[in-house]
Amino acid sequence: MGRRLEVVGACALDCPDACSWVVTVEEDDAGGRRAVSLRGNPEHPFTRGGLCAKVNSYLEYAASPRRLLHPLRRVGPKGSNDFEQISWDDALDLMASRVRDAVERHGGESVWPYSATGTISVLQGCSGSGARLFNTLGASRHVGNICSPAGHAGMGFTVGAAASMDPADLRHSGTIVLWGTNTLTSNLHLWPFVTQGRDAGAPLVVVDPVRTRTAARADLHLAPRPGTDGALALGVMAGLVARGAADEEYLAAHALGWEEFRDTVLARWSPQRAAEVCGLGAAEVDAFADLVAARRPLGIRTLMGVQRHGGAAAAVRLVSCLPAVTGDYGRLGGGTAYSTGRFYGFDDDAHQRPDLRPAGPGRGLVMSRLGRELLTRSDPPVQVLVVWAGNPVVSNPDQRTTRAGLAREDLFTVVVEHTLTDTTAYADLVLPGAMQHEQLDLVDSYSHLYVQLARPAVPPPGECLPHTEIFRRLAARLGITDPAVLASDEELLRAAIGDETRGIPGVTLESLQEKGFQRIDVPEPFLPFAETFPTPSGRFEFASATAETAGAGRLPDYRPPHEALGGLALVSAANHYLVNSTFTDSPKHARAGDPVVLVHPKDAAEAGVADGATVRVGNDRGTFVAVVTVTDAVRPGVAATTKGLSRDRFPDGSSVNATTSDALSDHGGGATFHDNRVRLMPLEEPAR
Ligand SMILES: Nc1nc2c(c(=O)[nH]1)N[C@H]1C(S)=C(S)[C@@H](COP(=O)(O)OP(=O)(O)OC[C@H]3O[C@@H](n4cnc5c(=O)[nH]c(N)nc54)[C@H](O)[C@@H]3O)O[C@H]1N2
Ligand SMILES: Nc1nc2c(c(=O)[nH]1)N[C@H]1C(S)=C(S)[C@@H](COP(=O)(O)OP(=O)(O)OC[C@H]3O[C@@H](n4cnc5c(=O)[nH]c(N)nc54)[C@H](O)[C@@H]3O)O[C@H]1N2
Ligand code: SF4
Ligand SMILES: [Mo]
Repeated sequence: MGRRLEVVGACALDCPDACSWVVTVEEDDAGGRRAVSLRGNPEHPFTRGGLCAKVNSYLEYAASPRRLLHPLRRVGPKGSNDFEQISWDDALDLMASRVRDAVERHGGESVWPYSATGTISVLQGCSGSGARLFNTLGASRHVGNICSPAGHAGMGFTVGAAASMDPADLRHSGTIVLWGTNTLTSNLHLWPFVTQGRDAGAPLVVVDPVRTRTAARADLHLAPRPGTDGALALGVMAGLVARGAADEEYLAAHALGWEEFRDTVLARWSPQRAAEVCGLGAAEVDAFADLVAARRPLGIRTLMGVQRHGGAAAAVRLVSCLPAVTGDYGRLGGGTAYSTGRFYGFDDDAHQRPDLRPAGPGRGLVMSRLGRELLTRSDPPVQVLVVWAGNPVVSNPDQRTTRAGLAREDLFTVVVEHTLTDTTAYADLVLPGAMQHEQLDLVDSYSHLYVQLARPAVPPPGECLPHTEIFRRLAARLGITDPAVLASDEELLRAAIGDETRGIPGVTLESLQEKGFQRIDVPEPFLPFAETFPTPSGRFEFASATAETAGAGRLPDYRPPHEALGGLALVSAANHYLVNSTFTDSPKHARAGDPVVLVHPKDAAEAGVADGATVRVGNDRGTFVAVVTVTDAVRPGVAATTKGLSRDRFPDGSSVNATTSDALSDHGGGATFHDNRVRLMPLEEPAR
């Protein structure tokens, strides 16, 4: 008889929740292991035993016949997903020879380590895995701008860093605002804390152009035009001042530039003016100000929905001003709940070793502009592209350009994956990656304050390998002998955690081994901005010299979206049953459905389309095919679909990102997916 054991791990998908899980494993007498269940860990104080509609069937997904188990070499043309199986030896020889050749002929920067967000953990995820090897090669730097740099910039100007109150403390808020985030879909485990706050009397305000499943549950739902949140924040601020709800005493002691900012706001903004810019009723903006004025502290949860626009950094900057105006940054339940990531304090330098680079910091290549970078850079041209945990053909904007870049015949592309995707179609070599319950990892979160050790519950199937092991083997094949580059997972993990003098205080591999997770060493309750802010002045900065130097203006101001006119403003946010494009290949996740576009009855009538009609949605950049749902869940002038769905769901192989642009946000260089004007066209109109 074998034995059963339980192994604690953690989800490393790009999701704020970073759930703790328990894998039940059956071990036979010969030591062979089989995972029989994977479920949420009830011991975890934030995720409390739940997983989600995406990951509940993770083990079935891991065992799916579509899982890649062996290295593959392309035999068909680029774009075909036509491969033959080869051995790891041959795969590594081929990859090493192409890397060596590129470095010799064009220099290290002709190699692009494109580490994407399919896994965002410390050891196996986007910032850590492979870093020592690619630093040694002097490869280009991967500028991971696809998700949140605009918000980071906006928060950086006011609060001083992309730092945040503990989102779980929304349970202590007097008024809770979910601003541009669909909590029940994209940050599920925060919801019980929101409910707790509401049970204690806090009204819930949701600001979202779409009546999402989260917005439908709000006490007050405001649906501004996409990309106009900065104006709404200014209007609410003017309303608060008019109500005498600005905490002048707090502001005098803890803020910089308040009086000057207040006077410019009052001179130029009112609930009425904001309502006009946002397409709301003035009464709605007043109702928002009334709720905030009546019940403090004000806790605002904002994530990415507000920051996928031309004026994104300005919007996040302005939203973050509201809890300062009400004087709530120092109070439990008050402030902006944005990202807790920076409180971890991993020793990135020791882990990633930027000092191994042969010369300087290296050229940066912009993730969201993969296609453009591949087609236009000649200084040197990218010769080898290594993609891991990414599916840029589906997830990057401007799909036509992405495809054109990847189709370059002289480019050697390697993709590490679990399944074949629209991106592997362009790969010369596909390598089978391990999944999270099959590898050692260290997991942080952008929504809570626990660090987690994920231990392998079972060995990877077939010839799958963790990223770290793939890069060690490649390094050896390249003749690299530096022990730092060949370091084991445990050595890398210890480097990231640090010791008594550096890294995360109070955390060691041994302390993590006890329960699998541990609260990082911050006070409880956690009031990061009670005394000071990490700004140059130590105060909340309405007036910011940093912003002025960056060209963002000394005082915050509204910046309109890039695409403000014509057609429908199309928002393409998180799909409830997928994480970006991860799981699209799974029959279990078929509930993600076929591509749908939500359109207001007025716009449907104008375009002459009925509910259930199949249409082409698009603009000059490209089109995709979707089924129309006529609904008042979107306002006139706005349409909504979801991100992530891939080729199998689209008759012509394109997806929503055929229509999005690769333009960047005002500051921070963020992608602008929700800043996208489209038209509805008859299906017969050909794809571009
Ligand atoms: N189920 C699921 N969960 C996910 C993901 C997923 O794909 N599926 N993705 C993960 C990732 S990578 C991320 S970054 C996070 C993102 O999660 P969120 O931060 O929640 O971001 P989005 O899904 O982009 O958009 C959230 C909401 O913002 C709204 N929105 C769009 N434009 C605007 C605007 O201009 N103003 C306002 N106020 N709202 C706007 C959208 O309608 C949407 O309902 O979720 C993570 N969690
Ligand atoms: N239209 C539109 N597009 C968007 C967005 C939007 O709001 N609207 N949001 C953007 C955002 S927020 C993000 S973060 C990006 C995400 O874009 P990407 O980072 O490219 O993420 P995915 O598309 O999920 O691709 C991840 C791939 O990695 C694979 N994978 C998952 N786990 C692992 C692993 O452990 N190892 C390996 N080797 N592979 C793994 C999955 O099978 C999947 O194919 O998409 C962006 N795209
Ligand atoms: S995707 Fe998010 S909610 Fe689902 S298990 Fe992973 S961390 Fe938890
Ligand atoms: Mo993201």
